[in-house]
This record gives sequence, C-alpha cells and structure tokens, in this order.
Amino acid sequence: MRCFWDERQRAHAPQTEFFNGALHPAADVPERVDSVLSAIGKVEIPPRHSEAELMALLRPVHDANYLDLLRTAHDEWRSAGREGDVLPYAFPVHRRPRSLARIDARLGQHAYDTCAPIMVGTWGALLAGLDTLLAALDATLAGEHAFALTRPPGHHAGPDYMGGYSYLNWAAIAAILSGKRAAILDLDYHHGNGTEDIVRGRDGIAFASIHADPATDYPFYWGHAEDSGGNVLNLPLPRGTGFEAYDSALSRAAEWLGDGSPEIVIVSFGADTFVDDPISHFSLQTADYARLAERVASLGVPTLIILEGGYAVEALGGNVASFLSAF
Ligand code: OKP
Ligand code: ZN
Repeated sequence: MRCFWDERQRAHAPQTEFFNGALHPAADVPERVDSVLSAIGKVEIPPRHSEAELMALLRPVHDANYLDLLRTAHDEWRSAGREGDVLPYAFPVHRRPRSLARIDARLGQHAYDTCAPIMVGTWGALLAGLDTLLAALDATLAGEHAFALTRPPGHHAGPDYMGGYSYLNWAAIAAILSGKRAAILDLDYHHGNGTEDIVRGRDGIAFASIHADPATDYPFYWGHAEDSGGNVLNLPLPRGTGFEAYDSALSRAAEWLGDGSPEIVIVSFGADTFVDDPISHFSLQTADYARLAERVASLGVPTLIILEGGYAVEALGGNVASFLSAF
C-alpha cells in the first residue's frame, strides 16, 4: 500500500459553516490531516503538474465554466468588496439557463448548498489534491493498492456544482481518467450525490453507495433506494446502524460491483460512520473498519482509497489506519 499527501492541500481551511439556521465551527478542518498522518506513517509527495495540465485532465469530468468559477471566485469576491470566505446564497431551482455576471449569481448556478466555502487558498489546495490523486491512481494502475489523502472531500461535487465541503470529485476523476472498468464504492456516511451524477449511465463505471437514509440525512435529494438502477446501486441505512447491518450491505455492494469484473476499485472512504462522529449517526468502531476493508480487499482488484469525510478528529487517524490495514 502506497500513501500520498501534498502539504499544499492545507491551504484550504474553512472557519465556519452554515446549517440548521446557524453558523457552526467548520467540521472539515485541516487538523483532520494531522490525525491521519500520525496514524499511517510514511507518505510520498506526489509529482507536480502545471495548472494547464491539471485543467486539461479535469475536462472530461467537470464543466469548464464551473472550473473557471472555482479558479477565479475568490478574486472576484474580493473585487466585489467582500471580506471572508466565498459562499453562494441564492440558487436557480427552476434551472432556466442564463448568462449572469454577478459573482453571487454565478456561485448559485454552480452550487447546491452553503457548505462549500472558497477561501484564498482553496484553488491551490484543490490542484495539489489532484496531484495527490493522480500519483495514487498511477500506483493503482501499476497494480498496487494506494491511499490518496484527499482533503477537502470530493464526493458531493457534481459535473458542474460544488456542495457538502466538495469541489472536485476525486472518485469520479480517478474512475474516468483510469480508462479501466472501474467500480466506485462509496462508504462515507453521506450519499455521494456528485459521484452518482457524474458517472450515472457511463459505460465501464459502476457506483455503489452505502449511506444514511436521505429521508433523515443530508444530502436529502439523492441516494434513496429507488434511485438505484443501471450502473448505480444505493443502499441507504437507518441512523444508529452498526457493524452487522453495515457489513451485510457491504457484502451486497461488493458482490454487485464484483459482478462487473472491475479492473480497478475506487473507495470513497469516509470515517464519519464512526460512533463518535460529531455530525453523523452510525455506530461503527475503529476495529470494524479493518473487517469491512477485508471484504473490499477480497475483490482481489488493485484498489485506490480516497478520503472523504470523518470529523471525529482524534479518532480519524486510527479509523483510516484500521481500514488501510486490510490492504
Ligand atoms: C461531507 B462529507 C451537518 C450539516 C451537513 C454538510 C455535510 C457534508 C458532509 N449536520 N453539512 O460527505 O463527509
Ligand atoms: Zn460524509
């Protein structure tokens, strides 16, 4: 197992987030990374690509106007006289296409919630995250298992939208750039709506997600069992779910993904299924992650593990290390 991390990813450091009618301290803090680094030991620094190269690689996954907004939003925000982090506040639910110039209008067109603030360092951190992902993907394509310490998360980012702490969809990028028959397994507490929106109907990519029932949990509008079909399998579970029910959902997902004989497995791993996670409501324990990972490893396919959520900062490293131990 090879692990990759680039220090430049630290530049994305949100202070607060808005939900349930109030500002809260941000859950996706850079300290999450320290917890993981101290638990997993040696990491490799990925080779760097130019911004132009990275933009070209993103083309088949993310919309050009969306990428342009991510790149320039912070500058435009400052030019508009704003302080603090970039955040949208109005959203075109009627989806009538318009070409609008005001930064707030453009932000709303490329976001579905108020949970993806952009700060001065966000774009650079995302490019560094992409370098990290690409190095780990290369290792996987060479037949090894690899872990990309991606932060911020990616699985809520869609073809042309951000949301849920996510801007670039690491799992979808890896699947599409791999050029292989790819199985994406999303084990974060929250449904990977962005990944599903990007890969639904794509030949050669299958997406299975185990997550909290969207009837009770974010992101609400995706991930219901009846939204399964074609290359998408959604397995929602109730709040309170522990190892046994989770493991049987995982065995179903792994069997379904295995039926497509994937050449690469991509795991969107979120440790926010942990019993003490501050924003989530499953009850997995640290040791459970190793047993769950064994099920994934037994597919016998080179596996790329990507970090999504996991906000119990002190326990996060141990939970990630537990999952990685099976590889
Ligand atoms: C990102 B990932 C918390 C409000 C929800 C958004 C959660 C994004 C999770 N009660 N805020 O999937 O871990
Ligand atoms: Zn999550």
